[in-house]
Amino acid sequence: MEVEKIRKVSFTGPIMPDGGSFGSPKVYAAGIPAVKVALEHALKEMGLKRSVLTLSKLNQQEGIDCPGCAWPDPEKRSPLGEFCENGVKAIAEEATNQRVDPAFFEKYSVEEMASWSDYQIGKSGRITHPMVLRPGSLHYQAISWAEAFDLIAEELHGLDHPDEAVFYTSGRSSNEAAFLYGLFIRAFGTNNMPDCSNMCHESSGVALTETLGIGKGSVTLEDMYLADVVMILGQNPGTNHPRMLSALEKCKGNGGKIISINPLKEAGLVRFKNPQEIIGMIGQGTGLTDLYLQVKINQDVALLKLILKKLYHKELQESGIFDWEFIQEKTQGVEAFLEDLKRYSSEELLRSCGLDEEQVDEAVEIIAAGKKLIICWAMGLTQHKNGVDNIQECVNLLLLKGSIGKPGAGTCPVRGHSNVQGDRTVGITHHVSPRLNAAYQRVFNFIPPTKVGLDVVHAIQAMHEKKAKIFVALGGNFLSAASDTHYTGAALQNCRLTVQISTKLNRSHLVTGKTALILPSLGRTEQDLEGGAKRYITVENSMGRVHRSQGRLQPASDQLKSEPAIIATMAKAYFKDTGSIDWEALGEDYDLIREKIAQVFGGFEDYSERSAGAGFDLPNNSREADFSSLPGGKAHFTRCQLPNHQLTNAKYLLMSIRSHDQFNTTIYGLNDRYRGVKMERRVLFMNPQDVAEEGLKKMDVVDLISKYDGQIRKAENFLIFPYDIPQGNLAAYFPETNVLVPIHHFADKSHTPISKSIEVDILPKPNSQ
Ligand SMILES: Nc1nc2c(c(=O)[nH]1)N[C@H]1C(S)=C(S)[C@@H](COP(=O)(O)OP(=O)(O)OC[C@H]3O[C@@H](n4cnc5c(=O)[nH]c(N)nc54)[C@H](O)[C@@H]3O)O[C@H]1N2
Ligand SMILES: Nc1nc2c(c(=O)[nH]1)N[C@H]1C(S)=C(S)[C@@H](COP(=O)(O)OP(=O)(O)OC[C@H]3O[C@@H](n4cnc5c(=O)[nH]c(N)nc54)[C@H](O)[C@@H]3O)O[C@H]1N2
Ligand SMILES: [Mo]
Repeated sequence: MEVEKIRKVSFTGPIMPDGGSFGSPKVYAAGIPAVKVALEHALKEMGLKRSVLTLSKLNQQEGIDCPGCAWPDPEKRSPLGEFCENGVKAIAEEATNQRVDPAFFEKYSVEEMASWSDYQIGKSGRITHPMVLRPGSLHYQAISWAEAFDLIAEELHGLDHPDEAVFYTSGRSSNEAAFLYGLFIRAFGTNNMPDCSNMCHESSGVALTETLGIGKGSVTLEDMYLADVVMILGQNPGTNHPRMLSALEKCKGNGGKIISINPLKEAGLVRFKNPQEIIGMIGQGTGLTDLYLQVKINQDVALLKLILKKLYHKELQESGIFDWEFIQEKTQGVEAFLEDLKRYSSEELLRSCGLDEEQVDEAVEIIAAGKKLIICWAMGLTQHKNGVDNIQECVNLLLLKGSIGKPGAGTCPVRGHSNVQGDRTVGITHHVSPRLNAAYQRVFNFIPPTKVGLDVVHAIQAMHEKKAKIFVALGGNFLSAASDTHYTGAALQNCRLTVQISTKLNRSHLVTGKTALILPSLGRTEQDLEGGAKRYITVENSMGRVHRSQGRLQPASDQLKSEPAIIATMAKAYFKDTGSIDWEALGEDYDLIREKIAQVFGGFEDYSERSAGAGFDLPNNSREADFSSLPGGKAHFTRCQLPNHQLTNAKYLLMSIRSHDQFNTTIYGLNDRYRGVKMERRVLFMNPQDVAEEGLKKMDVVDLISKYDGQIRKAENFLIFPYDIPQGNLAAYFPETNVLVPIHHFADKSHTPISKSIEVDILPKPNSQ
């Protein structure tokens, strides 16, 4: 038997520092530097003409929905452009003039490309042709679309069971693409639909569904302006949702107070110079945060419990702080919840969260005085073992304050990918809902599978154990985004076939199954033409509003297909003429897809028409304070557990975070401007006292070691940056630190990897002391 050559592809790329330097962190976000950097990125990647063509339409009504993040657009769009520095980088990255064509793949083997950094791989450009990597081969070759689809169909038919295939979704796809994909996967016969939200806001979805009956936030953008108090936990909006700063600025202008809870003092939360207003650019900017609580990593529950205890104490003395009318009418479980608070000693809680009592008292005063409270959060709460509890403790506070379902108040999980919420709404989920299955059966006349599918961590395990053999990805960069890079890499290499529907080259194209396909798709910025007519797609933002997005640019190549067309043709190749679904028609006519979405899911009546202009809001029971669908018919208080970090295995707790110059695994540049990092990604943010106690100094080189389940994992060559971070805590960037995250450790209930609380030790390199 022929022994197949194993490709020697690096799962991580180079592991040496980039040679950068560390200066002082910035004290404000945006302003003139943001505009300058944005323009530099735009001009470098797209040139002047394409820059003007895209940026003038970005986030305008019926223009291009920014693929940067899911923050909603205001009713009145700014004449200076409704976008931010990082939105421009996202656009420039997609609309780049660089091309990865068949000649490029002929020149570079997968082994060579895998030896490059993620930055270099990403900057190679847009993929122009469908490509195949045959078994044993080191070079991708061009393949026709028809052949590619036949190959996929043949491999899928060759499986013993549909559950041997896994279909991943990243959150950039449109509602139309996601719906077709979910339809095809169910018709094919599996619920193996891991998606990026498993690694992201899944903890929010679980926490909110259990307590409030909907896995989405309740606030609208207008609510943000009206709040008395906004609490922001575990989120860095200056980098990841910059347009949120404009909303916070408005809230401040109306007299609102902001409390930020974060181990790092992020510049964007401190002060903001609004680049959409002349005065913002040249003036002092707006101080945003009134109270900054530098909580220790993953001690948010301890801090919230302490705040809750103190508020309760105050309520007993003064009353009027809790909204008893709301509590009585709309909630259940308050007695047990308040009783449970008594179990915790205030001293212990204070020690755990690592703050001064005066600061906590100040928070209590602000929250007590406010009637309308909004709590915003992102990955700093979700990516922990107790991620669900983190969020449910926030819900408890909101319920006590009667702050759900009224103007200026509510839950605000700030979503990441621009359509991650929409993908979920229209059917991308590994969970099984009998009601949804019945709707599919009614509309499409087939019986969807009833077995719960694999989420991200369990899909990786299944591939590792060779129980899953085919991996298809609608966007994303699974290898670099998922935990335990080496385990995940081996899992992908165990597959018979891996298929990536992508816009740009990334590491998941290089660490592949025996056969690999790249199917290049149109991006958001590009014209989507069918029979000469322009098509638009639709997306749902972080606050549940659905609206159109239409690209303007000439596509990167005439070979590209739209995501819905790719999925429909794949489905057609698999089903041929069997089954009851007219895939060809669906792939051509997005209005037809939207009609079908409206037949399967509630809230999408007259979908196409209503998606015009500012779009329409999906139903949201939490926004209406209607909790009748929950067991007991009321919102639930929950008793949340404190995190258990004995740190028996290690000395430090590490959070993996994003720099200002990346979008997840896409590295835009090597700077992290607000934090003072220049041209370096292997940075270890560490408390100065810890640095001194370890006998280390700035720029010393260390390795990071995690030990879980008897296995040692190592991330090498990080440069020490003494930084304002609590003692015992560390921060470093993802994806470089993903090699440390153990595959079998994830959040209870939501299965989100513990990317923000990795127990590690540091190992100085011999020459650094
Ligand atoms: N430019 C840009 N925009 C993006 C992205 C991007 O990579 N680049 N990614 C998109 C995606 S998919 C997502 S999900 C979002 C992510 O948006 P964020 O969640 O803001 O991203 P992270 O960098 O992971 O930052 C988490 C923040 O949580 C803090 N933190 C970490 N651990 C804890 C903790 O235990 N407690 C508290 N209170 N804070 C903690 C960190 O210090 C950091 O400020 O952004 C989206 N937008
Ligand atoms: N350690 C650690 N790990 C993390 C996180 C963390 O904070 N720490 N964050 C997690 C989070 S929140 C998330 S959401 C995941 C992200 O996980 P993913 O969504 O899988 O990763 P991305 O880096 O966003 O994917 C980028 C790739 O998507 C493709 N792409 C871009 N636009 C399009 C498009 O329009 N269509 C198609 N078909 N493809 C496109 C491009 O090829 C690009 O290379 O990572 C998770 N991993
Ligand atoms: Mo995310």
